[in-house]
Amino acid sequence: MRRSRYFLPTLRENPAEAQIASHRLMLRAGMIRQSSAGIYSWLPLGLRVLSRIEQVVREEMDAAGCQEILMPAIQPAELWEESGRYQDYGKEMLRITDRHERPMLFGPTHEEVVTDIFRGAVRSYRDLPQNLYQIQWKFRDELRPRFGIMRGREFYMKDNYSFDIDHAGAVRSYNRMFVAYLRTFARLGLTSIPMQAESGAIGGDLSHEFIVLADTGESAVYCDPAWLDTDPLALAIDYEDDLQPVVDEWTRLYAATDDKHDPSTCPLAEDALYRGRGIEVGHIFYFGTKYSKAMGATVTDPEGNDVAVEMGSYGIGVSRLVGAIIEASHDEAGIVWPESSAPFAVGLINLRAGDAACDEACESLYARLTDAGIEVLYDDRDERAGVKFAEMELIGLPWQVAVGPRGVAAGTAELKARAGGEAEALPFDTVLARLTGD
Ligand code: 5CA
Repeated sequence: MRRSRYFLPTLRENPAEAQIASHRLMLRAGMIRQSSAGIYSWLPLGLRVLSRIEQVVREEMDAAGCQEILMPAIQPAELWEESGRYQDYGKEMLRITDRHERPMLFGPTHEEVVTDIFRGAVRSYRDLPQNLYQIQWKFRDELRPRFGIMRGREFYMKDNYSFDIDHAGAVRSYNRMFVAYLRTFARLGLTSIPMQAESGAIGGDLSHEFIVLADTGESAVYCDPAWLDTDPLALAIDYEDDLQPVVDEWTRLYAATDDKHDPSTCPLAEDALYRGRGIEVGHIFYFGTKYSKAMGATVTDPEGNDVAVEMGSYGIGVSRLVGAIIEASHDEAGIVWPESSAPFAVGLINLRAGDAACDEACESLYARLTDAGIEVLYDDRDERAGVKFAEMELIGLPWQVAVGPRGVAAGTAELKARAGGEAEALPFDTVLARLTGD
């Protein structure tokens, strides 16, 4: 992508409304714009990041044996009357009336719709287990939308729903999701800590929140400091195995949010405890037959009896993850994207646009990197070098390649990792080899 043609409305000043780094940086880097309270447009740079995160989430869900569907954003109120949640959900639900005066709503979550799909399609235990997921916009009319997309009213969620014949099967499904969540967040460069949680409006009796540590997080957290050195990707996982030992291992260390933390029962001494704040990026629930009983989602078991299907639901805040990654990875100058969610891998800076030799060297690097399948943002504008460097620092692409007249004369470009380290002057071919891994 050529910067001269790219829609990237960056801001020089810090926007007054932004209280935390991720909100400030997303506005300044031209990733999002507010439309109304808690409702945002995603501009090209922001949408690239959102899509990359979505893809990591999708790959991990697929690997764990889930199947992707897409349910409607607008739902009929009658399904929620059936589950008994229509009144309970209160003012957070955006209620809509269609032209026939039928009550509808903009889905805050999809347990009812998916249970309706299931009961219309599955009759026998032989067709179980199933685990269906979607990545879809949700609406919750939050009392206090804040921190940009971190607590929005409209937000992008991955939600999936498991269906099993019995409790033991449902726990297996829950465990698969537990492990898939640890892997997903680790692939995004985040340390996530599963913590026992209240199940709130979703209901149920087994529930974990996945919390990423960040000073600006909304939840106070208390945990064993050993959590900070864990690496879920070091484990080889076979989703067909019994994953209970893995879940046991990953819940052995103490971790609790303030709702659950109780100093009198906490196994760690006060001074051995890590205290901090965190962002809830995922939440998983096992709730058994809560919805299937209320909505008549039954299957026949091997003895021919009708039994209510055992269910769980599992959410990841895909749009919130954009903010969480920035909170975990930024510095004074801007965002520092990990490779797995970066909008482009490389920022190519032409330090003297209009100079024939610089233009030619940049065009050649740009073409060769693009041909190698590497996504490049090429700053070909006629701007001062300082302006270009400052913008590259702000938008945080993992690699910067700067090409100027002196380097071109010597056949070199300067390669620098955004995450740190000095710029290195290297021959063009070496720069290419480093970036393409050849
Ligand atoms: N039905 C269940 C699981 S599918 C559910 O809705 N769970 S949830 O309420 O915990 O939401 C799942 C995830 O969505 C949360 O962990 C959080 O990361 C994200 N999320 C929830 N509310 C918001 C919000 N207002 N803005 C941004 N992300 C949110």
